[in-house]
Amino acid sequence: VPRDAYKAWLRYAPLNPDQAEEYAPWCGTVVAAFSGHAPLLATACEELRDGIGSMLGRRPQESRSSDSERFLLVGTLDSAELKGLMDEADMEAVGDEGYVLRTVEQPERRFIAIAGKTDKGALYGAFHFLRLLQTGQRIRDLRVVENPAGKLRMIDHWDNMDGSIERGYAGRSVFFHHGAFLGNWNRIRDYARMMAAVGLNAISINNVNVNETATRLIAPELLPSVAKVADVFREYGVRLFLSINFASPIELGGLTTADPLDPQVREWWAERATDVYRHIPDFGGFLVKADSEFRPGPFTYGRDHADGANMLAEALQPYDGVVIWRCFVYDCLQDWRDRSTDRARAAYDHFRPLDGKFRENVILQIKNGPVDFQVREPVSPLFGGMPLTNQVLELQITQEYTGQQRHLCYLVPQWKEAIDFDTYALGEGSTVAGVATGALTDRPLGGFAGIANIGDEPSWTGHILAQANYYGFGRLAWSPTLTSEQITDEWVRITFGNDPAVVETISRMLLDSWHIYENYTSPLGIGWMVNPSHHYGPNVDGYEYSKWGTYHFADNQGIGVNRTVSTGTGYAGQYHDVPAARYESVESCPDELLLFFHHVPYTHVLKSGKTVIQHIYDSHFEGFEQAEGLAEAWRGLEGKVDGDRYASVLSRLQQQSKHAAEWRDVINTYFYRKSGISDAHNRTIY
Ligand code: GCW
Repeated sequence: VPRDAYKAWLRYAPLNPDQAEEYAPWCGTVVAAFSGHAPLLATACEELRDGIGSMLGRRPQESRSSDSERFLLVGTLDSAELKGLMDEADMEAVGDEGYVLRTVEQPERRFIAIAGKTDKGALYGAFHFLRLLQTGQRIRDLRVVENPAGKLRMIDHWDNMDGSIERGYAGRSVFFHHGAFLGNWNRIRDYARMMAAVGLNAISINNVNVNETATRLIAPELLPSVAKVADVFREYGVRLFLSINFASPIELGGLTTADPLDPQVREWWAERATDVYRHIPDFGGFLVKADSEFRPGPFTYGRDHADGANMLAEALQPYDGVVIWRCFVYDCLQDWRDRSTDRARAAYDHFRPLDGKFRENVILQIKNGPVDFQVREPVSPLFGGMPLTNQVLELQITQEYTGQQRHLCYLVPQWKEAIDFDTYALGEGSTVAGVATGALTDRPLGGFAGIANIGDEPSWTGHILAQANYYGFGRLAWSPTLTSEQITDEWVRITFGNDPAVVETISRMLLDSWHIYENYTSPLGIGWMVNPSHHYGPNVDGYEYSKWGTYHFADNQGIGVNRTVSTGTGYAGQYHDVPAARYESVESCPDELLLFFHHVPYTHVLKSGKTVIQHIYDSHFEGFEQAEGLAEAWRGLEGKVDGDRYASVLSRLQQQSKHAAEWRDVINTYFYRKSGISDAHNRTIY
């Protein structure tokens, strides 16, 4: 695998001579300006010198004074050099992690100021500046003020200590193997750089399903190793979290209970917290999956989620730590014969009544949809349903249900839909972005969490184009108002250069890929239809008669789940008035979510004018052709993308179109046989 794939968005390829000529005069010297303790400023300078050196072929000098005519001034706003240079308005606009980029012209000298309120802000500013060079932007008249929208911009790893990764499709863990730490510090440092470069500031390194060995990560014998990992991430402004096992007091502490209201249990957690902070003074906190998919939790003791979360929050409070408590709670031992239980309702039913009961340092982490990262789901009604509670939007970067990094499925457009969704919590304009960042409801904490898609493969993500999902997640967490197109354009330029044909082709491929994947997989928002357990490949009834609560209810007449208030499970009523009414009625429910909310006959006519059955046939034939089109488009780049990366992506795209044919035929055949209705265009259905 090519070095270029390993370097991802830190590739810093040499720029073309025109660009180099424009940038070079500014980039001969990097001057650091700070007062007091500013360790991340060294990182910022180092990144600038490396990145610029690689792009311009000449590494800038480092200096503490500025005698050259033009230079880069990197520092904190309170430094002697930068103080007084900025407008008061700019100064006030910059928050703790924010920064200013400013081209300053003075009679005897000109420079570009990269100035953070803190050294961390300066580091983000340095990466912003590098991105401008990577994507060929003007730097002569910069006037940028940036602050992250999400306070918490976090990556969750589902890495197990044996080195395997739950739902990982890019090799083994970069952190663990054989029940211990792998100790590949260089790789972890490279990873931390990648995170900081897209503005991410938190990481949880172990799976939320915490098994025996990982339970011990908070025990004295493993904490020194955890601390070493934290040290590396700290250099890049990333705070470390751990997933914990709610039953730790029993499994680790030898107590007879893990009851959150038991004084001994509380004391045990308080001691653990003290110990963790002794090793890692800036430890982020605990991430918790409790009472979910057989994980232990407060329910065992007749307590609720607030009792559980608050107990941990109290233990972390003295150290400024937070508890991130996941809302992925539902009955995973359902009887498929029972139609009154609706998994989609579960999170809201469990958590909504607890609004206002969580401590200030608890954040609820909510998956974008009410079920589980399907190719298409409505937004979880918990967003906007708990105005008194801190919330984090959880997105799945790893492609569990979206092709497992063998298929190209660029998820930024999907995430954008979730982020822009109007919950109507406080009337029109109450977007999920507003809720998750805390801006809408004035919450102190909030942000975005993404499930990592990286592993120890040399390309990090297996499918090289899947790097765009990680990159895009980081960019959105920083700035949810960026458009899919902006993020895509950036990533393609950074990764493959500025040749217009390359930028256009790859951008189109990425931007179309989610709809293409949706076309040849499960239709109209119904989801699932995958092989159980590993979740790859078509299997329409794979989950139909199982305990997991994920049914499509297809018979010879029709398909879909009736989630209306009037005659169904009532799920549609969990939304605020406007979206609730939209989903409640068959007429106003958008086509792409029709089967999520309604059970309809195959002959039901969609807004598109097609019947449901004809839509299924058409989208599957079309989806396959579009998948072939992706490979075709990529072939057009032969010679324009370096040989190794070209070949690696091509082989994935070829696999994808083959597998899309499998999806097409399995789905079409299933519905043709069930419904007995022929394809209007008489194409081959088996
Ligand atoms: O999507 C499902 C996955 C599980 C995962 C779970 C969760 C970590 O199939 O593998 O467990 O969600 O989010 O907790």
